Amino acid sequence: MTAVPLTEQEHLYFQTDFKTFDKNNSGFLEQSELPALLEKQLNRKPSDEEAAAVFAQMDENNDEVISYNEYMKVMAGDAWRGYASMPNDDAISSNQPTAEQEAAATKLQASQRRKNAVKVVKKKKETKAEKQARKAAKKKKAEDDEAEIQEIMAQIENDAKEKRDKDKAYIQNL
Ligand SMILES: [Ca+2]
Ligand SMILES: [Ca+2]
Repeated sequence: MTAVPLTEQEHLYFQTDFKTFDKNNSGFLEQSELPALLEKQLNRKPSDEEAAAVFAQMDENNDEVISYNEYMKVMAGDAWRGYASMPNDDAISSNQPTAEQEAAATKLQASQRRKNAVKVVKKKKETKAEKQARKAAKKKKAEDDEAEIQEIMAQIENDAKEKRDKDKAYIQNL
């Protein structure tokens, strides 16, 4: 992905969004505040596992809250890293976007946010236990399929034998 610099409009939009989901105005997104954000991005309720996975992914410094910087790294990616004038905390609270700026940015970002959210959810790594479970399930399915095939074959052979026996008995009784 090429680092297209974040426009001021996009940035203001992200700021507004962050503050919207920061329900308790702590300046951070706590774990309880994340599902609402994900729901907006995914257009559906995230599962508890998804929410936890995304939170862990976003909380880079593991302090159990998502800072604005951590949020922006995920939302804007390279564009955020390349953002020329990274604002300080004062700028975040005093810069209010105009309605026009917000409308323009909303349109621009709706698809981007979804893309990023899906990417983050997909990035969730499979744990060793999950991998083993998946392999075991696959093996079991193959065994079950094989067993089913054997059963069907036995049934067919049995039917054929019954038919032969019946024919034999019929001929003998002629
Ligand atoms: Ca908060
Ligand atoms: Ca953090």
